[in-house]
Amino acid sequence: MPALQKLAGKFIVIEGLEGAGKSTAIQYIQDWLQQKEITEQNIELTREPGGTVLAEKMRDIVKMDVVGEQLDDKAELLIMYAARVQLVEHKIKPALAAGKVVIGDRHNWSSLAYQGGGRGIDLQLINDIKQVALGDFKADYTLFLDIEPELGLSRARGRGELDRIERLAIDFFNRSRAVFQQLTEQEENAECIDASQDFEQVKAAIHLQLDRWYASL
Ligand code: Z5A
Repeated sequence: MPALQKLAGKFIVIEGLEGAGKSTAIQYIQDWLQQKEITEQNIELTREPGGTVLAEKMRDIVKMDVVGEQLDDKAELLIMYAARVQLVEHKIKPALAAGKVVIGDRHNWSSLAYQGGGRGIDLQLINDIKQVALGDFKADYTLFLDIEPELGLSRARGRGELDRIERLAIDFFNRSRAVFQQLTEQEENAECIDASQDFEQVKAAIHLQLDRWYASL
């Protein structure tokens, strides 16, 4: 069967902590798709939160610093899902229906990891909200790029030393990482990639896992 026919309408997601190398990995996935002769016009890239005009506005709200008012954890969670519904309904589903391969830079697991693991919101509550917002919609295949938070943060900041605030964030990221690891173990169509390896090793590991998944389709 031609590769496009096999991969048409598939939603591949990359998850991981900050600085794990998700943007870099997306390039490796695109390279792999091109080896399968799937051209750019048959690939749709998305990122979360964001990815549509309105969802990008919601991303701005989440990232906004407001003097004297903090975004409540549950408000943050609901904005993540509002942005996700907007993206899924207006971009991802139409692209999948048109036979494209969609590559997502983060998706639902990020809410379980960050709002659940990191902020401590009950995972069952998050799953309930997910069900209301998206029903059974989910990724066809997820690659989790696993990295020590210290290494991810130092990569993301482009230097080795972390400042005091970043060190305080390590606990938060360790809790998020634990949820990502748990989800990878539970989910059948998901694999963990050791993202602490060098570029070439990460690329080879991603291509190997994609080959295995492809063979299973
Ligand atoms: N968030 C949430 O809380 N709940 C949700 O439901 C969702 C998201 C969907 C999005 O931030 C924030 O929203 C994020 C989670 C939260 N907050 N945090 N933390 P974002 O989109 O702005 O940030 P990010 O997703 O964490 O992206 P990032 O920092 O750009 O990370 P990345 O894409 O994984 O990394 P990269 O840009 O590919 O690589 C970072 C650097 O490392 C770069 O200089 C690379 O050249 C280098 N790199 C990459 N791979 C390697 C290897 N193998 N060796 C050495 N250096 C490398």
